[in-house]
Amino acid sequence: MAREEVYSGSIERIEVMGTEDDEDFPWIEEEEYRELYKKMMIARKFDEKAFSLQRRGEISTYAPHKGQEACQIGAIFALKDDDWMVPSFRETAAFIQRGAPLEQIFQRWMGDANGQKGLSDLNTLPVAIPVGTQNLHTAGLGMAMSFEEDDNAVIGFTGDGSTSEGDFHEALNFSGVYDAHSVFFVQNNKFAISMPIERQTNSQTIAQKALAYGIEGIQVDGNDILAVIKATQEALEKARNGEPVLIEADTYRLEDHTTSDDSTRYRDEEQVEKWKEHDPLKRFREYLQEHGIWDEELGAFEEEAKEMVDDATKKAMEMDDPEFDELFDYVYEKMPEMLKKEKEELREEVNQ
Ligand SMILES: Cc1ncc(C[n+]2csc(CCOP(=O)(O)OP(=O)(O)O)c2C)c(N)n1
Repeated sequence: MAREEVYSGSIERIEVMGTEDDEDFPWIEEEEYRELYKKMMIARKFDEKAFSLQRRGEISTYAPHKGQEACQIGAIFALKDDDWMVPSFRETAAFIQRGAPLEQIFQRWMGDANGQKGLSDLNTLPVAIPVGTQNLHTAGLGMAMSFEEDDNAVIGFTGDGSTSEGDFHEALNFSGVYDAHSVFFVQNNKFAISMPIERQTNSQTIAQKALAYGIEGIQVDGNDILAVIKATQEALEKARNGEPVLIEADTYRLEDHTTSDDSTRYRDEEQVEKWKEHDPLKRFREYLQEHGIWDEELGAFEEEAKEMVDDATKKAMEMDDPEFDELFDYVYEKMPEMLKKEKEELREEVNQ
């Protein structure tokens, strides 16, 4: 019986810090290195503040991004203004880099949907919580760009857990067939709540899942912000030309899944400690020190970031509560009858 190899593939892994790919230093402006570090620090301080606000009852649930700052800030740094961003629920650092005001991001976490107003000006979709749906939004936007022959692209964020949803596979399949201008950025942070990656999939990598759909899949060191920028810039360039890409960012969720979770019940403290050594902020700080960019101002920035975050919290808390109508008005351009009825029923119930 004759056997013929019909397909073989490989997955590239992109790393920059400490490798020969860093020979071209500096390949971004010195001021950009500094700005990136500052954004990472602001994002870290936001996380810490949001935790304490949740404990004080100002936020009901919060999903921390600690450990994933390089993924999100690096990827958005690579995104141009006329590209689009599709966030899931853990993308606070991405929102910060995209230019959303801190007080508005707090406002959203405090439960006021007005915190998402103005996102279209940033070519950014509102947060979608259902796991995996973000992939379909990323495919849809990318297909529209392809049909319209636009020259921009879209990046969508999800986690490793989302790759077990049908949505992920449908999105990749459609993107491949229709030359979508889409980049699927999966943050493999090793857990979907308590489900470890070993039980999520038997594939050796997430990136290789792209190959089955005829699109490119790459891996990147997700705690190396420069590698993330490089990988995402290259992927977006391909996507703008109708070649979708799946990026698997190898990273780690340093905190609990959300403030309602207790990860000590299902994961080893030793593993967490090991990943803390690869903390993306620590690694970038060391990199900047080695390359003579680090200075006193950057060292003192932690305090400044804390003040910025405290100030934004105050502003968010002073904002008016949403009006009754606003709870319904922004979901559809034309409100369906069912929702109109629901709105009026609730109006009577709460006497508005
Ligand atoms: C369709 C759907 N099922 C279940 C949930 C509950 N849920 C919220 S987050 C989550 C895990 C997601 O894990 P992953 O995709 O790896 O992203 P991460 O939370 O690690 O960023 C689950 C099951 C949901 N939001 N949507």
